[in-house]
Amino acid sequence: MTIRKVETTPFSDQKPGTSGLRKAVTTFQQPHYLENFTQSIFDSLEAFQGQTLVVGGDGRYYNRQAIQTIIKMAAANGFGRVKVGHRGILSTPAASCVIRKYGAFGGIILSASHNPGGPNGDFGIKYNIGNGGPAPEKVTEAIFARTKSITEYRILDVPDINLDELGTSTVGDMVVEVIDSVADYQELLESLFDFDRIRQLLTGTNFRMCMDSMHAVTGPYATAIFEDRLGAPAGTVMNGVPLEDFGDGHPDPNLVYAHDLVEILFGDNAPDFGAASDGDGDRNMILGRNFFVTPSDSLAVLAANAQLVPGYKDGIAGIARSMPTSAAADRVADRLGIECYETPTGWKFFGNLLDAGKATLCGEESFGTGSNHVREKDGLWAVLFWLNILAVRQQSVEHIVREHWQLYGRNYYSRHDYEGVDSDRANTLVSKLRDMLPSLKGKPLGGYTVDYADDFSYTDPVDGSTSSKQGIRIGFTDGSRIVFRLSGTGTQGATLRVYLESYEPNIAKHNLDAQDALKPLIDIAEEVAQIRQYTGMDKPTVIT
Ligand code: G16
Repeated sequence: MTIRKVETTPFSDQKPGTSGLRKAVTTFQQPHYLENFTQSIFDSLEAFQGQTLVVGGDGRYYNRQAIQTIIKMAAANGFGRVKVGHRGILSTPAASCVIRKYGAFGGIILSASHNPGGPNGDFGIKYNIGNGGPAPEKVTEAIFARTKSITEYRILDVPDINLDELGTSTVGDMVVEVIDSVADYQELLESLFDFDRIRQLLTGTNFRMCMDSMHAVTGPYATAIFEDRLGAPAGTVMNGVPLEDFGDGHPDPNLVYAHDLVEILFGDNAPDFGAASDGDGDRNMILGRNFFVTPSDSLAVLAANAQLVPGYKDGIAGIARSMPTSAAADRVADRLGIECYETPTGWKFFGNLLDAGKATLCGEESFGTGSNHVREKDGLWAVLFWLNILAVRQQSVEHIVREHWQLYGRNYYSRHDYEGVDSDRANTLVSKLRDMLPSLKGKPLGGYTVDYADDFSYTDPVDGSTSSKQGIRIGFTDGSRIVFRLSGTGTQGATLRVYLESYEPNIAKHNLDAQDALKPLIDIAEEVAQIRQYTGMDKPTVIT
């Protein structure tokens, strides 16, 4: 076995974002680019010699090539074993599950999540630690620091392994095991949900569902679980074959990009339930017949109904939500007498709360929901959770959500995204807002009065670490909020996200369109941030 040591020079743009390093495929295809980042990951870890590394990705273009490189580098750096998904496929939650189940040292997941794929699309790489979750900031910062000083990487000169055949082989002294991508994950989900009851629902004559895998990673998982195991009719899973370019689509499960599904659920003779998941299978969108469930409401409804689901029947310890996510879940936590934690955007911030047993369910407005069963958000888990509730309650999605609003009040919610904004102009918008914050408190704006205005800062209750500048919040005395932040996952220019929320306790006012209900806040957002002027756009590119 010859370890080849390759001289290299740093790239200046390898700072991990909200969820790993995401760049255009063409950026990753530059000589040494992937190798530098991979070596920087390994150089930032300690005591992994002889240990197991899990590797897999969402199947997008460049997945297979990257996996071959990473395996050869893992062998050259002294890992004892790599567990890699069949055909290179592991959804993000499945990778988290495999890391935890087999006590792996960590894992490398190749994905740019919901970003488009293909030769002209995006690629990404992220490192997950031994608890199965995204590397915390201190690890990603160490990786970034290393990328700036790297001079050499190590790789074996050996042939590629066969990713298409299950089984074990060796690369140098390292064992490589090509594992079934679905089995471990499916087994975990079966331990949490009442599969018999869900099967009755899906094979009965009163219920139809439609699952859109958007030609991304959940295709094989959803087909195995819903059609093969739970008996849903063939064709229940649409766009179920993972394609390297996601069929030229944008695998982001929201009302804009999952339009195939939206048309079906809002069309004639619509099914009772619809769901979609994203590129790497951690996001989900839930629809009823002619009805959209906001991710913030979804988290609240799951928490309020958790006792109906076997895996959570003994109650949940706490809930955690990202700061821009609506406070609907807080109201459920209040009633249950449990804590609701507010963290910065990024699933990595939930890891400590889950490990410490402080939170059981977590969720984000960006179509992410999950629990302590893994350390990632989990799209199909959320779909099964909903199906389990529907199977027990025998009511429609809309009925369940409306009843929830009656009990807790409705948090009207929407996110406006301005994509592809010039980075300098976006940064100016944010710094101007930041400068304005001290003068806003107590000020009347529209029909509202500002209660607080700050830049969100978080102190982790478990390890005491702090993260500042996590989003600008303007909160009003009636509980309404506007939040501004720049996305940490985009690859072209900047994406400005404006999050809008108002609380409506009055049942008679629960039937408004969210955009109408939030209009006064939308106007205030424009007034304070001058969005049109700075973005050069007169409306958002995506509204969810
Ligand atoms: C990632 C993170 C999420 C985050 C989302 C949006 O999701 O894992 O925690 O909410 O990005 O982040 P941003 O607003 O910075 O773009 P995913 O599904 O892209 O991995």
